[in-house]
Amino acid sequence: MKAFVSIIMGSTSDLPIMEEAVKFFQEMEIEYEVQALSAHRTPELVMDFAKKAKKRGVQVIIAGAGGAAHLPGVIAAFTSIPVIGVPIKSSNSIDGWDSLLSILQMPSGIPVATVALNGAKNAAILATQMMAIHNKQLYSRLSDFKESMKAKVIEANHSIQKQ
Ligand code: RP5
Repeated sequence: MKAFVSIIMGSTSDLPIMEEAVKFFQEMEIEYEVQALSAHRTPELVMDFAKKAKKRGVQVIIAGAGGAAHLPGVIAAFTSIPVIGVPIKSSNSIDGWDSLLSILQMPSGIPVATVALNGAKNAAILATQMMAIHNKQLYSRLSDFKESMKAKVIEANHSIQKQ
């Protein structure tokens, strides 16, 4: 069975934020799918997705939502696949705090690993780290990614010193 990661968002209006995760998986050459499913507008579809995810080969789920962001928690309630939540500062957000706290403050027993507000890229990096636990090739790609970040910072540091 093909192993892949799912990127789920509460609305297509979340796509500009969640696209950062898409880009990272493309860079890492990781198979992914993208879906807009809403915990309140399409609750049956969310339940169906979460219940079937394991059998379909999903290894990690990234779920982004804004406002009263119950999507990641609802998905986590229906599966034991790790869920990484991305709080989104959406058009209906009270500065993002509503979304952040809804995802972060999951009651004991149903965890959602929560990244920073609009932190879709970090969610993708964390998902890749999870998938790399038993995948040496992926682990080495992640190491290269971190090395390239380091090189960029060192270069930027040199260039400000020349000014
Ligand atoms: C949430 O409400 C979505 O995740 C989105 O961030 C926000 C606004 O959704 P739309 O009204 O733009 O569809 O459920």
